[in-house]
Amino acid sequence: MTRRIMHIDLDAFFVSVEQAEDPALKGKPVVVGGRPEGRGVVASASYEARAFGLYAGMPLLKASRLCPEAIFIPGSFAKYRDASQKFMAILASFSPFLEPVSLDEAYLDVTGFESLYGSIRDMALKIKEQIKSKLGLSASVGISSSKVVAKVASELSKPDGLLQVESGNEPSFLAPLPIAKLPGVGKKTGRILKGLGITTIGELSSTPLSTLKSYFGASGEVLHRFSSGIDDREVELLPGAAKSISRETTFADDTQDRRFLEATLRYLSERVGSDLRRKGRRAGCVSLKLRYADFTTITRQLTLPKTSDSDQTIFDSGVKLLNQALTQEKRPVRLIGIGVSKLVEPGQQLEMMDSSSERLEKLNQAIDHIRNKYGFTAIQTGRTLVLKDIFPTDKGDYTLDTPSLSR
Ligand code: TTP
Ligand code: MG
Repeated sequence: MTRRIMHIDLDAFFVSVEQAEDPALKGKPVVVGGRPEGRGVVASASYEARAFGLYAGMPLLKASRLCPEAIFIPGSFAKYRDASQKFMAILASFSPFLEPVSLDEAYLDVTGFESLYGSIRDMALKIKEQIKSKLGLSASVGISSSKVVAKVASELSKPDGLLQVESGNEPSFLAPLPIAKLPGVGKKTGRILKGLGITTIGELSSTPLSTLKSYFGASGEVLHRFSSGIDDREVELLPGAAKSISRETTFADDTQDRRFLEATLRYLSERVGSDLRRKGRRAGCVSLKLRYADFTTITRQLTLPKTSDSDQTIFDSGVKLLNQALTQEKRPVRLIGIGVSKLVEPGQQLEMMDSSSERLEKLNQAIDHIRNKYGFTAIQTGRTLVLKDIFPTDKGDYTLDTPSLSR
């Protein structure tokens, strides 16, 4: 059975939340991101501001020059998170097959829901209506047989759009669009493709797979499939049914370099942490896996004093276990892995959140969001807490200063 996947993305999200709260801002060029004289960049621009050439990521100074009458708002992450939760709750009331992707974006698997709503299109209209009436926000919706095409469709329909790509029409829908519209084609990939004379998604799909693989490795295959509208990825439900989450990596060369091992562990911990938070769970146990050069494999576990979903806690526990394991060890390491288990939903265990753990949680959520938008490597953390310099606090909330985050 052909699937029906919906991609829903709120229009000018941060700005629209501000406009819903203060109707005097409606219909005006509004920018969330900070003071125009600040060093920040635009996080979100109203469509009126976009008409002046403003876009997310543009330095505020430049934005204020292009559009002197724009209203600049510093923004409040807590407010957007609250709106985001309400948005997700509306979606969840339409289909339990919901995958939040970022604060203002989600996939819904609505296969077979025609019978409930008349048609999938009617269902999408109802969703849009509810978002408007309950939150005062407008959403754009793409509908197709796969995630990738649904996402392209919602993007193309903005603002306040609804675009359905019928089953079978995916390749012809994508073909004329510029490659930059395809998820997975970032600036760098786009530049290489243009160098190869590939400017449309159609041209990309007719490029031999071998050529794409030689330039982009494994992601060449994904590009090839996506460009033809082929995407088998499931809508991943939250919270996940997973009982444990882990990441591991085998080194090209066996190693005894502790700094390198720790750096790898940090990276893997962040991946586990991000997955954990995406699934809305906290972990009670952290485990480390090591495989030595001679293929002997050990795992060591640590029970946490209280459940956590922070990268830092996972990493710290991993380092502790690593130090214990390697004190007397002479064999080089071939593989390292870190995992979490004893997963609980928050609230299953009552805990007083002290301000530092609350702070960490907010930071982690913000990081996840940016990573969802820009890819995992968009933020490289030396230590998570260093990020407090990136997110200056303002009365317990975080002042948005997206530049340093996204660059
Ligand atoms: P987007 O959905 O990319 O942007 P948007 O909702 O403002 O506008 P659109 O109508 O095109 O969807 O991102 C959602 C929110 O994420 C956005 O309102 C602010 C935040 N964000 C940043 O903080 N920095 C950025 O560079 C981008 C792109 C988004
Ligand atoms: Mg949006």
